[in-house]
Amino acid sequence: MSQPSISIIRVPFGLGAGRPGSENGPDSIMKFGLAKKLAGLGYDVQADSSIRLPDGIRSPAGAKMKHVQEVLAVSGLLGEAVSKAVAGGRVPLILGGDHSIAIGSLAGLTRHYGKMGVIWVDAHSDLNTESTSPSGNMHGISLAVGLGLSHIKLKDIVEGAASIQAENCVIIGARDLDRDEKELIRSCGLTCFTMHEIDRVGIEKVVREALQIAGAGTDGVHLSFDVDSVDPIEAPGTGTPVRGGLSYREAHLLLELLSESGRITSADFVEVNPLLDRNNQTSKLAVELIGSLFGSRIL
Ligand code: Z70
Ligand code: MN
Ligand code: MN
Ligand code: MN
Repeated sequence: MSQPSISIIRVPFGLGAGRPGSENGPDSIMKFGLAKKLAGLGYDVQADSSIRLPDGIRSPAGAKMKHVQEVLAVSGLLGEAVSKAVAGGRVPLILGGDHSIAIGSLAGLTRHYGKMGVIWVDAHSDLNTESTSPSGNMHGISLAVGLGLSHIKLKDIVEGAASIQAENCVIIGARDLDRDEKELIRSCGLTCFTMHEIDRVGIEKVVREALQIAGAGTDGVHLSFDVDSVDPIEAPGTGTPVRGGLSYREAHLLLELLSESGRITSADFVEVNPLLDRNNQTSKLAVELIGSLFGSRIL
């Protein structure tokens, strides 16, 4: 059977994060051989798409949330590119950029998938809203936007898009949650497997349960992988490192299990910050982890 084709979509946008550098993530990940790796696994790879912030878009200074207009502009363009890939029968692989770009991914995907599951792998939950955000950074609200909890709605970004449902949404790897995010997690019906659960029951059981939740009755499952989910020992090149994260082996196993399930229909890899990296360790890890998601195995 022939492998599906993959559309790599680069999003060199970092204004949703609190510090610069993640805009260099896509080129760095590509430089360390992503396209070749995927081609070696038998995929037809389309890698020429890059989403640029249009000239002249600038948010007014002094607003609580920073760079809203820039995020909206990039989200619209990314949403259309993602939608086009899915319509063409290709698997979108979106390279960030900071995690605000997931807004565009979700907008483009939900135009096509009527009931989509989401697996959000992250040290954070990105469940703040305009009213609860302690930082004003847009990458801290992207999952809340996806769930329809923000003033920003996916349907206003891409025509025909719709919010995702909390009951089909799973967070894995959380260990740095703000007070209002914790309250929301308890009340809104999504599942959050923190590092505590991973320590107690193991990553394999967590991933199997996550696939049940995101995969039950859904017509697609999107993986949004924030590289800060991985322990900073392995992934130092990211804007908000938090100790106590996924080990190298846990991260690979997670992606191998998702790969084996055959259920993942799209993915984001975000928050690689080459300016903060050591010996390009994080970019190289991202290439390896994406390889595991697309079928690379030890033997
Ligand atoms: C915090 C906020 C965040 C990523 C940091 C942090 C959010 N909850 N997300 N790094 N990827 O600012 O809202
Ligand atoms: Mn994130
Ligand atoms: Mn994060
Ligand atoms: Mn922050």
